[in-house]
Amino acid sequence: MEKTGRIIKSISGFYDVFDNESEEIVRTRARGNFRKRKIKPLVGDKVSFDATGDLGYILEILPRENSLVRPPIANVDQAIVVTSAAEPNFSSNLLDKILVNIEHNRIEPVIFLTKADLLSDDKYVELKQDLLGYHQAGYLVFDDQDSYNSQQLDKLKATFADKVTVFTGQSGAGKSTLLNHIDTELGLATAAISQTLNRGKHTTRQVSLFNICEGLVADTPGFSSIDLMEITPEELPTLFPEFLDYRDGCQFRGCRHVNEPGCEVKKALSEGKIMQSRYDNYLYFLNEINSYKKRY
Ligand SMILES: Nc1nc2c(ncn2[C@@H]2O[C@H](COP(=O)(O)OP(=O)(O)OP(=O)(O)O)[C@@H](O)[C@H]2O)c(=O)[nH]1
Ligand SMILES: [Mg+2]
Ligand SMILES: [Zn+2]
Repeated sequence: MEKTGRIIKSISGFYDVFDNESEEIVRTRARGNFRKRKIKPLVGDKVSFDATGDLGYILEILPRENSLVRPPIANVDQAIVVTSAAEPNFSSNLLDKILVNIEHNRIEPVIFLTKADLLSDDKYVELKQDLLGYHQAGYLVFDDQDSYNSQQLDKLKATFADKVTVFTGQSGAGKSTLLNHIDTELGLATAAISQTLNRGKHTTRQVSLFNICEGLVADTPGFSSIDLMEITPEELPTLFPEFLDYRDGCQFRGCRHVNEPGCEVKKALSEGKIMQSRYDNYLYFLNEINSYKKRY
């Protein structure tokens, strides 16, 4: 009998599917012809499946709204970018790279700061000022020094209803810790970062979806770096939402905001309306993307 559901977990070739009708979790495998067609089911995929035997079979993956490579997940509405103030150190370059990838997939990004309790008050004030720039660029930002205070958590939880939300960010940033504070019954594994490398230990190994506050929320494995392979030089400037406010004023259509005369984005930059660090990262990413093109 053909049923429909959503993959909520993938464990070495098996897929746990939430059955829409019975609301039970059914363990399935993918049919062999997926491999032949080079299709890999992802957590978040909506599927049709057959569950007549002991083990179900995924028959078809329904069309995806979007899909991320890192972390591997499909059909995401919102991404909580968990960003540590320290251990690992804050990096505007990494944050902007993650945001660009999320914007590329038409997913709503949210910035959530962790570990600000490890900063001196002066350093915290400085970082908060930077994050205000992100707020002014249109992002929802959570930046309390005590990350897990109940007021801030309640506000975050209120964004989950009727959405698929993915927690993403660097390994060791605190994604699983944040989820454990949101739902104290999850009991997700967490681990201190490696002090010698100032890097996370890749504690979370699987993408898993949980039912939290009327929505689906995913914990995911963190990463140490990501690339911009899916993004073209033409698309990149459209992935910085604050640039969009000015680009219509640029003298040239398709202005890349680099050296062109009459560039309204650069004018906004010089007037302090666009963050210098975001613009610098934009140029840096443009270079990186152009260097991929040369290589292939
Ligand atoms: N001081 C402090 N430590 C925190 C905070 N948030 C998380 N940590 C610690 O940071 C370490 C890493 O947290 P995890 O939740 O395992 O990080 P993660 O992002 O899930 O890492 P991966 O699963 O490897 O991607 C743990 O030792 C946490 O206790 C915070 O706000 N302040
Ligand atoms: Mg984790
Ligand atoms: Zn321009």
